Amino acid sequence: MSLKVPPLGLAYLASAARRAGHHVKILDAAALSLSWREMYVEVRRMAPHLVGMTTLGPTADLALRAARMFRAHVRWIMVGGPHATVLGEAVFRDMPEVDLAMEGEAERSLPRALSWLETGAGADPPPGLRVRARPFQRAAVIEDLDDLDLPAWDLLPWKQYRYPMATRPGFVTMISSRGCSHGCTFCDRSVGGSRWRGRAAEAVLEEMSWLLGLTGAGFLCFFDDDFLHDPSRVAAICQGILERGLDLRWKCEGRVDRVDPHLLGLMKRAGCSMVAFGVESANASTLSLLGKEQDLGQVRRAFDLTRRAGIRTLAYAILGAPGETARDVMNTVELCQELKADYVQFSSLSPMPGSSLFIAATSGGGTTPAGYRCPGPASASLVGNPFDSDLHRVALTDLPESVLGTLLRKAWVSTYMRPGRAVRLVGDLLASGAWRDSGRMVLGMAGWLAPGLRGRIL
Ligand code: B12
Ligand code: SF4
Repeated sequence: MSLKVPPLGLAYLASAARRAGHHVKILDAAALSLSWREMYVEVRRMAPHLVGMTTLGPTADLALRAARMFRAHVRWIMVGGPHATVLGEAVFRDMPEVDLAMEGEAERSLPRALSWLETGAGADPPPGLRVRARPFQRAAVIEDLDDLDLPAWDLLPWKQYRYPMATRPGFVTMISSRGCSHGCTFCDRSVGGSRWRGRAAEAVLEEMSWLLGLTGAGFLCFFDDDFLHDPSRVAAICQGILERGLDLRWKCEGRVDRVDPHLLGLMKRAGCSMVAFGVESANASTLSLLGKEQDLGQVRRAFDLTRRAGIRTLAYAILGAPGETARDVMNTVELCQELKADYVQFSSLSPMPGSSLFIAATSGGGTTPAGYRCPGPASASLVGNPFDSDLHRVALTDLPESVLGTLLRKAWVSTYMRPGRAVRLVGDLLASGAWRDSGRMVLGMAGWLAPGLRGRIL
């Protein structure tokens, strides 16, 4: 089950490159449900001078496969995104087919890199661009987010995008802030950085109006790491939505220590239909390992206040972190039930390259830079997650692989096989216009119940 969600980073880059006079296309093969063969044919047809791809840790193998496929036909292959940023020079060792890697946010540095290529690539590469065995200089973080051109939605197949929990047809996304000042040890902030940078409420409202006018979408997801960081800015955005009469429902992500009943009430009036919170774990030692800096009292309060405001909740939970027993895992599953979260997303703990947990885990245990102890010897195993088993993801756990796999399945089944949640999920899928996804979801759920069937129907 893969989410068809717009690649906003690429859309921002396309705008920047286009403004600099380049001819740009975005091929969102996932949204268009292209096979590898179809993607290959399409890229051959486009015959670009340069192919650029986003890389995330768990999907880096897919980017490598694509690079191999395009190698003989394209002059320049470039990667960017979190994984390329974290790897540094090692990107050329892990992905020998790649010529160029851009590190960090690239709206400013990509146009410079393109003109460097056009002018013969003789001088040292410009900041942000990594070229094999050439000097590298980091690019500055982008301070003036409001000065960036809006993402090139006209190059995206926006009618194809779907979000299962959207309650209306037509789905779009926005980033109204970048960076996060918190220090969760499992989180990679190598691109956005550890300083929160918010766009002005007025600029956010302008983009919303433009986007809704362009696409007619009914549902918007803010993919900011910490949307609730500045409550006065959130309030100004909500007031603006009401004053402009923008007719939409929206979802954002926030921390449990940022909720406020008045703000939640205003958000509800302005169309907020869901807030996602990182609950992560019911176990104090795991919360400490994860560097989450929140307690269960804050978690319970946030879910209670959000529900009272009439806004749905989504809980993110991590199961089987190092040191956890099966009983500890079930504590977290039970906490999510107790919170009456409308939706829950369970994951195992991945030591994501770029996170301090990864650094601690790969150096054989020890203390993470944030000061949290990573207990060893945690085993790293490939644990299938019923929801995204297509990803190559290593789980950091002391539980045997099969036990954690079973617990994850149990968590998903016990959460979603309750009549209320299953009906809500299918209802939301239908309301979002994702008829085909609804069918797949129902079959997928049947597959969870009968593990033997899964491979055949998902
Ligand atoms: C929205 C989001 C999603 C969405 C949609 C992703 C999409 N299609 O863009 C969904 C929910 C589907 C998702 C899924 C996953 N995500 Co996600 N996601 C995000 C999130 C919150 C925002 C992404 C975003 O739009 N950022 C804003 C744009 C402007 O920044 P950007 O995408 O990084 O792009 C900039 C630069 O990276 C660079 N760049 C990016 N691509 C390229 C390409 C080229 C050629 C160049 C030159 C530059 C370049 O320039 C861009 C503009 O400045 C980020 C966290 C974050 N704050 O970025 C996590 C994040 C990217 N996700 C992450 C992960 C791990 C995942 C999953 C693997 C989770 C999982 N299930 O295990 C899946 C993978 C799904 C898949 N199959 O691809 C990690 C990646 C960490 C890592 N080291 O790889 C992040 C960083 C979260 C975190 N803090 O740990 N994700
Ligand atoms: S998990 Fe969320 S709160 Fe924690 S550092 Fe990452 S973005 Fe910030």
